[in-house]
Amino acid sequence: MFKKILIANRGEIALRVIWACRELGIRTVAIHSDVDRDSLHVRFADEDICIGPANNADSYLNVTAVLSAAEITGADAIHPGYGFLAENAHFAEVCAECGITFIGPSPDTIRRMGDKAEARRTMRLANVPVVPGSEGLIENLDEAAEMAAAIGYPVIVKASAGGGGRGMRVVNGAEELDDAVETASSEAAAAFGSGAVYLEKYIVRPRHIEFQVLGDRQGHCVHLFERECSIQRRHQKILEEAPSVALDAELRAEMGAAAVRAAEVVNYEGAGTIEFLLDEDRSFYFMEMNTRIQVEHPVTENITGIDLIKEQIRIAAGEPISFAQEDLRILGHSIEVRITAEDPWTFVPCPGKIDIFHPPGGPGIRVDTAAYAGYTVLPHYDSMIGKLIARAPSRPEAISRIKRGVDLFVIEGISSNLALLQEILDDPDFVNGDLSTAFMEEFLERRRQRLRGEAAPR
Ligand code: MV4
Repeated sequence: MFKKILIANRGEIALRVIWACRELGIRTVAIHSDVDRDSLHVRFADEDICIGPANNADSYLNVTAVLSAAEITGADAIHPGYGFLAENAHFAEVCAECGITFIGPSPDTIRRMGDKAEARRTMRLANVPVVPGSEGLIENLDEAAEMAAAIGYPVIVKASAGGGGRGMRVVNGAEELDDAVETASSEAAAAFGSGAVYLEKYIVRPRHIEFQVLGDRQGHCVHLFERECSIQRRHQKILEEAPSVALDAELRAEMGAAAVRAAEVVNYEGAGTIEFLLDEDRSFYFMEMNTRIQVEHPVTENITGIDLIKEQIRIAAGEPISFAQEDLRILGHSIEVRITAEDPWTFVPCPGKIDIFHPPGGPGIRVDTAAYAGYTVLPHYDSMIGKLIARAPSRPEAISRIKRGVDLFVIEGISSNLALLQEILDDPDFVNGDLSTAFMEEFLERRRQRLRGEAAPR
């Protein structure tokens, strides 16, 4: 087992990794930027080291600086968390060259799944259903027109180097196609350094359902059921839950088996996520694989009793997964909401000093946060300041519990999205589990109309 792990991250996920290391008896090293000295991950790590100025390229994204910190402190492994260098194949490669274990999959797997057209090809070979669409990349506009006609409109143009909603264009008819292909391609070339694009049938009002997977060096892969992540705005998730009300035991088994095949075909090592689109007719399609631990991992921990960060660390140290697929049962229901320092109406980030901070506690409540009273939320980083996670025997009880948690969460000094979260939790579509990726847009439209109604003269 590792003696010392360097955490190449900040915020709540850095703390989460420290919690796991403490329980495993592993020393921790925090890295931080100039402006991050007062962050909790620095306080709770056994050692800390400043790696550069506030801008990410010179600190948390600086491969040389991060590896130098690992060498200076004698860390034998690096946990990348999510974001930053977590899905950077080059970084994973350089770690290996330096004799430091990257806690995650191989550089080759990261690279293959980072190329979305390649990921589709790989999944097709493994008999994992993919959205009907082009075999490979689009070579020219004539070919695109032919393909789109064969698939049937609407179609979606996606950048192969994109992902997470970046570099996409929906095309409703043939007259829009050329323009969509050209703008998607040039945007992708500018943003990702590759203008490669491909075509898929556009699925209308799908659910975003993702399966948590684990793979070990011994070649065993398991899934830990699904998370329902349809409640997003501009590809930022707001609320996640497990399990999904849309799956029965049969569909869950079928999607779970597909997720395990997806992990197996790339010899997956570590924790990963297989994202699916679930159509209204219950067809499901592979969308992307995320080769990292995700923000919403706690809902899976809650319904399985498995500590995913500890599993990641043990797997990276060469140990087998600590349980078998047959050992897993769904233990109740769990819901997570992301707490952000944002204006609840405009979604504009509102960094600043937190004067009062009282997270809720009590039965079935978990709060993963690096915020505290007196902490200044920095403008340099993501506006998510924490996650509130509830667990209960059933979905209705989990909803009551997380509503209670949001109600009793006190954050003063900065704006937060707590009021918005309360409205979502009260929304009839949410309560009924009537979800799709269009939920937030429809919810926000209803909210605007409600507001207009209230403002109107009687
Ligand atoms: C799609 C789609 C519909 N049909 N692909 C958005 C994120 C990226 N991973 C892929 N995305 C989508 N791909 C086809 N063929 C709809 C989306 C999509 C979406 C997916 C999941 C969650 C929220 C979303 C919001 C808008 C669009």
